Amino acid sequence: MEEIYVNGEFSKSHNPVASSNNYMGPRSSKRSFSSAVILSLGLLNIFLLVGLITLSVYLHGSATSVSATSSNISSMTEDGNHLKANLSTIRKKLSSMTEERDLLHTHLTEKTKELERLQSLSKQKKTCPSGWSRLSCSCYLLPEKTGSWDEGRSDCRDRGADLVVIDSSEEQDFLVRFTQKPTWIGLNDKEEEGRWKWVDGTPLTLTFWSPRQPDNGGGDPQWGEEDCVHIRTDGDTLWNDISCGNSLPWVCEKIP
Ligand code: MBG
Ligand code: CA
Repeated sequence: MEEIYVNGEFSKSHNPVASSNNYMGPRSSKRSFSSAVILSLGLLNIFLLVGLITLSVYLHGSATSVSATSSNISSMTEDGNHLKANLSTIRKKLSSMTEERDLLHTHLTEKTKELERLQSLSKQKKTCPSGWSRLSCSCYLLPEKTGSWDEGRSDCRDRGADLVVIDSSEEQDFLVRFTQKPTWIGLNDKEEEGRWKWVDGTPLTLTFWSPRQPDNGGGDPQWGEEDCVHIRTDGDTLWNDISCGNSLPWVCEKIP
């Protein structure tokens, strides 16, 4: 033990353990340094590679997302165009429906006024004088007399009425039942041959002429000039023109 301690210096220099752990020569330290650098560079490379891979994955993801976004934008633009076209169609429809609504509103206003007029008329509850018959808004009388067309008209006017003016099929049918023989009605062409006029001044539109009538006597002198009209002939219930001087009964009409 002592010997070893005494020759400590010598022992140090020749001790293999001390030589490898505590003493490093220039060549060995250079090698360690190189290894460290290589290791560092290797690690750096790995880090860079990992970084590159991460970046490229990220970029790829971004590119995909940009492409998806751009396709979304283009599909949204298409949708927008469709919506614009739809909107324009809807606007056109709306405008035509508005026109229609205004028209209907005008009609409704007219009808409402007419209804109010009729309601006010019906409220008045005007009845026909005794002896007169009613159809719709008019009263009718068949006096038990006969005379010329002018005499008949004059009699009606004396009663606050006039010779009847026929302006509907209902009225014609009613008069057919009301009169049982040829009877004067308020139609003539005294002013101008062939231009038939009702006593209230209205022109003739709805007609119920008998076949081959009016014929103004057909040129036969026995009939003479035929300017006045009667309802019912011997053959049917329709109209015929005869000479105004003939003697017939007449129908008066008035609105109460
Ligand atoms: C009569 C008419 C008369 C005249 C005549 C002509 C048989 O009817 O009453 O007005 O039209 O026909 O033939
Ligand atoms: Ca005739």
